[in-house]
Amino acid sequence: MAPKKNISALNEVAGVSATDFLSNKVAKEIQERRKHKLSESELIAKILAGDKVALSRAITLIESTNPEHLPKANEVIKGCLPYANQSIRIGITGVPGVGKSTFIEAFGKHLTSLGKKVAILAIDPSSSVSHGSILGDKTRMEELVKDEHAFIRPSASGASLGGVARKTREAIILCEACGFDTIIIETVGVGQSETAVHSMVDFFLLLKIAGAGDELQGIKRGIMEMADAVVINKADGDNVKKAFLAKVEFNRALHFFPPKPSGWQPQVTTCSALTKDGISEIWQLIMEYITYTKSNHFFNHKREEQNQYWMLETINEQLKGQFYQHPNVATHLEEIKHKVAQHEISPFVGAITLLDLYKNK
Ligand SMILES: Nc1nc2c(ncn2[C@@H]2O[C@H](COP(=O)(O)OP(=O)(O)OP(=O)(O)O)[C@@H](O)[C@H]2O)c(=O)[nH]1
Ligand SMILES: [Mg+2]
Repeated sequence: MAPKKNISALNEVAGVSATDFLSNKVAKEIQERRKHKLSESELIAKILAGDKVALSRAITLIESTNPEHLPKANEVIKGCLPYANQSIRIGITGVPGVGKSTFIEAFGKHLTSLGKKVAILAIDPSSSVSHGSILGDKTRMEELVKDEHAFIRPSASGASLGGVARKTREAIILCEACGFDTIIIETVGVGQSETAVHSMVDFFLLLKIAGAGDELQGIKRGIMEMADAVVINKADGDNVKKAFLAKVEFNRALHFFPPKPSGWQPQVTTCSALTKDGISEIWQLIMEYITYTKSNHFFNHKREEQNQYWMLETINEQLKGQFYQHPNVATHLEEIKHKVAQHEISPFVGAITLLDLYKNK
């Protein structure tokens, strides 16, 4: 039987349906072209108007490895910069499973309930390999994902921590220009990522869980020194007492650390991201810190130092990239490394030889 002709204007007539001649590939290309049609100034205007889609798009531009996108990305950052800097930036770190995502969901919802606009960014150099945690976050941040006053962006992927961190640092500027007044940067406590996060936030929070009385074991001293607060999560059910004991132990330990340049004495507190007990107190603690460091001018001083640090970091990163990509260096690197390993030449001479090869372009 011949198919009945559909003459309703709401349906496409067979034979002229766009899908017949518009392959997925072509449709994608058109979509892509539309995506890139926004000029820099349009993107900036949309970001300043609080458009999260434009914000997302601009962050993608920053993250792009296509050299053609770089001037455009820089233009957008430049346009946003005068409107940035007006937020509170909070870093959160903790080992896998400590409850970072669950905590950020509870904490973020608390903030939006207070009328705040919260952006969550992540630094996880391993995320290009394991997408697991991002998938997990979709369920753990269920409420926040739907919240119109929240913006969640998983970590940029990239080969070097420095590169990933720089992109996150630039994304902060765009989020602030988009009207987000509280920026949360999450990282898993591995490698050097905490140092990168610490160098771009005002307040650094270390998330822990109570163990079997050996709380301080396995914590890198550097992380403890960076922390403005240690929060012992999962203080619920049978864990309440253990969490309290851990709090006492951390408090005692923190007193042995040298005073922080901010003059702030790091605080230890407990919470349950699951029951939300203690969550509002953590925000109050952060507010206390902000008031304190603004009154002693440390707040601005730290941001100024961070700006300089990121400029120098970017130079280091760029020069290193250019050095290793240089054809002379690429050709001779392995051979000279081998000679150094075999004691044929000293490491110093090896380095000078390569640097000379780089300079004699
Ligand atoms: N009892 C209890 N369980 C919690 C609490 N917070 C998180 N959890 C549970 O701990 C597990 C890990 O939580 P996540 O939020 O995924 O931890 P994470 O630190 O983000 O983990 P990674 O993303 O793998 O680094 C989940 O099963 C949570 O339900 C809490 O306050 N109390
Ligand atoms: Mg997580």
